[in-house]
Amino acid sequence: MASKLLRAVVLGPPGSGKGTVCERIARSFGLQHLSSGQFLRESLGGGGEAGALAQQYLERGLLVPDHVITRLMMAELEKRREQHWLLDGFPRTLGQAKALDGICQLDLVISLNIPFETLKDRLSARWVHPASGRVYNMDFNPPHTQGVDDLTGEPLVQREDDRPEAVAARLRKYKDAAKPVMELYKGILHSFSGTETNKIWPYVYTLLSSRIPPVLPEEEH
Ligand code: G5P
Ligand code: MG
Repeated sequence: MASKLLRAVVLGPPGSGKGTVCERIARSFGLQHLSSGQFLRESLGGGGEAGALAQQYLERGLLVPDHVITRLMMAELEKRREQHWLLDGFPRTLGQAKALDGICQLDLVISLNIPFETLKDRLSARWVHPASGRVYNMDFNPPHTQGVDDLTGEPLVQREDDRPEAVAARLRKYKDAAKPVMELYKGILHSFSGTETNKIWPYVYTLLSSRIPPVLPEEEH
């Protein structure tokens, strides 16, 4: 019989390190990292109606309507039925969580609990490579050459929604929406608090190791 497929979710406010932690987990445990925000950002450039609509929400730091994001994520999950996966940024509302519950049983939910001031500082220092979704931070993981992506040499940009007004809106919205989601998952929820991803990481690694064999040791993330 095939071994059971891991179904995991990482929750946390904007800037809490979901992308950073998911990237490390994906590499260390050989699973698929699926970021709802990255899927949305990729859809923006397509010139389609859905992309144009999503842009209006993203720019302002507002949540995209449940039915839009749920349809998008269900389609992506359908393509990965035979793989271990880890969701980053989805579900974010109770409606989304219920839709996800309808198609699978989650094994594990990780919640990153990071102080508000730390989040604001991180987002103002974040630079991204739009095509790949690679994320840098001028203090934490700067690119080799300032302003350019390490792998492609292409320019880095700041996300529209990392402007201070949008950040404040995103942080406010997160709390209201996340509370009932955490409540729903309380039996499988593991919370990690702190101001540094590198300090949280060993605990996350240990937790994951108890569910799925690593393909890389903890230090090689
Ligand atoms: P996203 O893309 O899901 P957010 O707002 O949830 O966006 P974000 O901003 O991508 O989350 P993150 O992934 O939690 O943050 O954090 P990260 O990028 O890994 O780390 C943040 C920065 O801190 C980086 O520069 C990183 O290098 C740095 N960093 C990490 N650790 C440390 C550390 O220890 N020290 C320091 N100094 N720095 C560190 O969603 C975007 C939008 O899409 C829509 C919404 O409009 C949303 O606003 N959307 C949805 N709408 C409805 N429902 C959904 N499910 C949606 N999903 C997305
Ligand atoms: Mg992210």
